[in-house]
Amino acid sequence: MSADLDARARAILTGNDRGGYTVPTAGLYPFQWNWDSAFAAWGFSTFDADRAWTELETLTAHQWPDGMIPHIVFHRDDEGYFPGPGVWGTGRPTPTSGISQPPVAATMARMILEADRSKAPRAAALVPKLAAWHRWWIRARVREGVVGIVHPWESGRDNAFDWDGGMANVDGSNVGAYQRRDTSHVDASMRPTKAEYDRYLAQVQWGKAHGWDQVKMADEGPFLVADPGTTFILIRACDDLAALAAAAGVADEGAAEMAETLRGGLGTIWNPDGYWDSRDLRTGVFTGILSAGAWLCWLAGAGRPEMDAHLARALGGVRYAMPTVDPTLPAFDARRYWRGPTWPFYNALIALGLRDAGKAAEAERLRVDTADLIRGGGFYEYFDPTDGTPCGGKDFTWTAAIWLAWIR
Ligand code: 2M8
Repeated sequence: MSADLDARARAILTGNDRGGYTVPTAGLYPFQWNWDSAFAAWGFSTFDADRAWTELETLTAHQWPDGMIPHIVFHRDDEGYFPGPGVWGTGRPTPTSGISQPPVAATMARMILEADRSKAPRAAALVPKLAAWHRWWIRARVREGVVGIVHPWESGRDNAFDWDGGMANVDGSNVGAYQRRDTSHVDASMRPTKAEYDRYLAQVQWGKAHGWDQVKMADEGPFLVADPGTTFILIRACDDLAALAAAAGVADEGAAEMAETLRGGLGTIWNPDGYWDSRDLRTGVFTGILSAGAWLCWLAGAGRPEMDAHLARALGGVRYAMPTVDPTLPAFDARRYWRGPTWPFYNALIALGLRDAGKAAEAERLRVDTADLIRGGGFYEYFDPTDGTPCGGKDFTWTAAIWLAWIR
């Protein structure tokens, strides 16, 4: 049974391979997405180390001159997804989107190199690119000590409650007519709403109208919300980049120092009610909802006793860990995308942090639950954490990847 699933997972990765890059899933997401691609590399590394490094190289090949590695690379056009390259209009030689996504690549690269040291030269060549990207985050996104995202898509947790306050200040009423594609692939009740999409689009139009000036987007754009998730990921990525550079025998280009500086800024996202929380950087207001970004605190060595209590409550509140919102809150919505469901790849990331914080039992609970979900429902995008119903896209790349690299 497990051997069958191993073979199936490998078949999903190779089936979603479009030649040097991997799409998250056929149909719904037909391009190269940044953090999906980094997880794909981790999955490939379990059976084809060369292909793993190629995935990271293809992603970083489309870095912008300012250091940003974009959230989508549109290698070839595809009508199946909206908004496509024309809407973004970034003017890049190979079209890309105009925002980034959580920088997990260095963390994946470190694990991939540790499994096969013979690839050190390929790792060494990536270090300066990843360092330039991390510096870009600090220059173009870190405000008040933490990462502020300029678009919900930049967090990777599109419709999380974290963004509702900031989104309320975005005017989505003048975006014009458009045709969504996502809801023709998957159930609309599990996707973001039309009101959210109007605002997503207004933010894209703002970036385009301002020439995709990344600093201006952060400082003057319609939306800037401090994201605990991306902040913890960036801190971990800087730690891992320093380790990757050491293992590859090259300079770390200030990565360790960046991690320390970022750790010093974390106080601004500690909600006095006792948890890591997102905060609207335009108004200073905390979201006030314990959401999945907080579950990554251990990844950055930022656990606190209060978080241990929240972790225990969340684990006790669902059949399948880890829910993306505290399941005891009325806001918890078991099937709506990033408003409650459990995500296999995200569980892998949380578990890495738990393991490093010495929480082996909790990390194992996540691994066992995620394995049960996949055995019961297949390699889906995400799942209902109360009853295990599979949701979203099927044959998903990062779900297959973490099966190979983390679960089995
Ligand atoms: C989802 O985001 C895209 C936009 O980037 C979408 O819904 O259209 C998110 O789950 C994101 O984290 C993920 O990278 C992407 C592709 O799997 O899908």
